[in-house]
Amino acid sequence: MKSLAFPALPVALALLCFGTVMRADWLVGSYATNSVLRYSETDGSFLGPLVASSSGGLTGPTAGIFGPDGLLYVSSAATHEVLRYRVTDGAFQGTFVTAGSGGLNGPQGLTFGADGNLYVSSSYTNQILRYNGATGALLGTFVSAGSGGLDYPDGLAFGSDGQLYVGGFNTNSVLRYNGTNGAFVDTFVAANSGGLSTPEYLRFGPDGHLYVPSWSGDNVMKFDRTTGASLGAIVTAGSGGLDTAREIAWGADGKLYVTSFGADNGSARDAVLRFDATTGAFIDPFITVGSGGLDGPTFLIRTSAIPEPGAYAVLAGAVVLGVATWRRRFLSSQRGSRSSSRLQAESEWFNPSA
Ligand SMILES: [Ca+2]
Ligand SMILES: [Ca+2]
Repeated sequence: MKSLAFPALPVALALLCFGTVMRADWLVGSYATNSVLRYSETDGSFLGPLVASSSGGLTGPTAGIFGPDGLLYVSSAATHEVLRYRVTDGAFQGTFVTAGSGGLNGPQGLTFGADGNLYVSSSYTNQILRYNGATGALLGTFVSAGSGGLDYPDGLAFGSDGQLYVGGFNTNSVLRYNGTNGAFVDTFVAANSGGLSTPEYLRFGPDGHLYVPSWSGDNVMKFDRTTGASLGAIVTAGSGGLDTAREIAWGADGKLYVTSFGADNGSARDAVLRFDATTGAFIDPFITVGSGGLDGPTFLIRTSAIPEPGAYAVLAGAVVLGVATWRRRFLSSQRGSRSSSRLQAESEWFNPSA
């Protein structure tokens, strides 16, 4: 007798792929151990290293972002390179921007532009350099040395206005550049506005405003998306033991996560702290001090941000295969006037419009 059970293999494949797509871990750059560590998004527990110590020559990971290809791009500050890794298993995928290409010295912030190219802050040369987003080949200097007073550029981000926003670590300000040609536009956040000191990675929040973690301020500042005026510290100095705020990210729970790099060996050094995104109230040390060997957390990124078209394609393929197989069996069973409620339920689950 022919079984009408839904084909197990395609279903299992589909669920497996769906799990891969939906799974979200936190990836954290661990500066002092030259690695990238993985933590559960659910409870912050350590899941193991993603990028093993010094893999591909990684020395001093500063920024980490996902590329259009789904790979993890990490700036290796001490070797003046940008390296690439596969997110599924951390395998090294090659040097993307070669050592010192275009004069790159002490890469900090990374971002891909709407043009698909990679923009990198070269902190020691006070420039923003641009590289081909597909090959890593140098396209040239985008923001010239010291333009608009740029001094030790760190974080950088494109705004909804298409302009490039750059944090000047040594000027305690945020500068704005033409997103197309790199020409200086204006000082968006004035020096020391609201008490801003040594800005780290810039992020535009869900509310559109600009959030800036501060190295020496041990806080996270917020600035009006349009005027650049200070909206105060969303996370106040030292809240929850925060010491040397480096990177921020919003979790699936809507909370604000902040890496506490710990340059001054504060109580929450080498941790990732969680705050209420609206009030800034401290919630908990989500990734606890030194968990998994974390030492000098820099960047923080959720894996769910990875585009995984390949996985979706496999998922879709598995579902199609499953439905086709089931349909064949169902039609053959219908010819024998057979039906069952379980069959009906599975059919509806996979094809609600049927
Ligand atoms: Ca501090
Ligand atoms: Ca440390």
